[in-house]
Amino acid sequence: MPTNLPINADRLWASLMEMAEIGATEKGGNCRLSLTDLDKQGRDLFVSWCETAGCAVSVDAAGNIFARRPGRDASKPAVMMGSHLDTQPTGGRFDGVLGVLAGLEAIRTLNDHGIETDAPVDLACWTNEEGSRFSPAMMGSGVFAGVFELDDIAAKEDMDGATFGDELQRIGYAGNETPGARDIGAYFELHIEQGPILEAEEKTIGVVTDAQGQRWYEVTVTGAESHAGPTPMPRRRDALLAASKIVQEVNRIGFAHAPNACATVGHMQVRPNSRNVIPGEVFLTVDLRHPEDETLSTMNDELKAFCTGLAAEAKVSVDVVDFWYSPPTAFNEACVNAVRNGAQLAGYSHRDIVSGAGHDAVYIAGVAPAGMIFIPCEDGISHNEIENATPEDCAAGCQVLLHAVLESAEPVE
Ligand code: HGY
Ligand code: MN
Ligand code: MN
Repeated sequence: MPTNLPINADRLWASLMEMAEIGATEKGGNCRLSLTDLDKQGRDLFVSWCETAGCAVSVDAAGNIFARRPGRDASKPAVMMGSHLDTQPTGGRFDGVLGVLAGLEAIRTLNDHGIETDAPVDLACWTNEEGSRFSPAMMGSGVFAGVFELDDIAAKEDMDGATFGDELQRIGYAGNETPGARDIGAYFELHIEQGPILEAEEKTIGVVTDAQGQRWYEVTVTGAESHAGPTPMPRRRDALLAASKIVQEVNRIGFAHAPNACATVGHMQVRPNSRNVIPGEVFLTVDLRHPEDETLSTMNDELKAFCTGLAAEAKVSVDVVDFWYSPPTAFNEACVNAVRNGAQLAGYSHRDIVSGAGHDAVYIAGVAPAGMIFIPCEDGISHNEIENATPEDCAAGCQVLLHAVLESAEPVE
């Protein structure tokens, strides 16, 4: 294998910064919500770069984009790299984008050095990883991996009632490749850690062994709207007061299962949301996470038991809907070793790590051997416009990605 084939760090950084101009926000982040015009602009730029790099580009019916660099043996399953270009509303310049554009840099580097691989090399851009505009998350990779049915996903609506399927058609990315029809021999995803561990331990590379499990819920609390003036306190059925107790309980559950549990209420709608009306209804989301499935189940049971008790005590109804479940996922041992070997070959400090965030690799791990590579991000901050990573760490992650791919794609001597 060609050892230490140097990627072009400046070219990678320039591509990251050019992509970051699409949907740039005032505080230096990005907002390219999935299937918006800005998402289309990012996709179009990515496709043009892939075609310039000599790749054949195709799109599947879920809008997943695939760029193929041919190998000597077209019949072999491809070694695939990938991630996502869609962002959170107040997202950063690296979440997802790094994995997509580092994959492009790896392909550009193979081209520069005239390296032929035995297996084809694919680069994927998965649709709607974030699950912000359309929920749940990881929709494109989920359809590809058979976790979600395309028709179900196509009917999902955003807050304004637009459907995933209509928006995918509107931006011109409803492709004709059948999702999941593409064979993958091994999948590697580079991503920022989105947490504080690598930076705190001054490690350059995270060798991701697992991704923690997630359970998402949609909760509707129904009380009774009434006038904020004449309604005596004891007579009230205040949905927001009850919802605030659920927020407290979610936080308690997170701390009760420390140090690895995470528990978040990230979205709330108060109705009628008028300052002099006691709220009659509140919609809120709950996001529970833990690396062990059994503990995640316990957290689930505690949440539901609390909501049942609250309904009686607060004279409200509490409807808890199980919205999404992504089990804890162990990555493929050979892929994890290829990542570790890649870090050692390049001489980077590294440590094994469990992913706190969900990633497309979690679903792809269900249909192909998969592994992930992490690099640090400043103060562990992500899903925030100030999200930041250094050019040096981005280059290091890209170098390890290339090494891991070459270990799996068997370059032709
Ligand atoms: O929520 C997650 O873990 C991912 O960022 N979609
Ligand atoms: Mn991501
Ligand atoms: Mn994200």
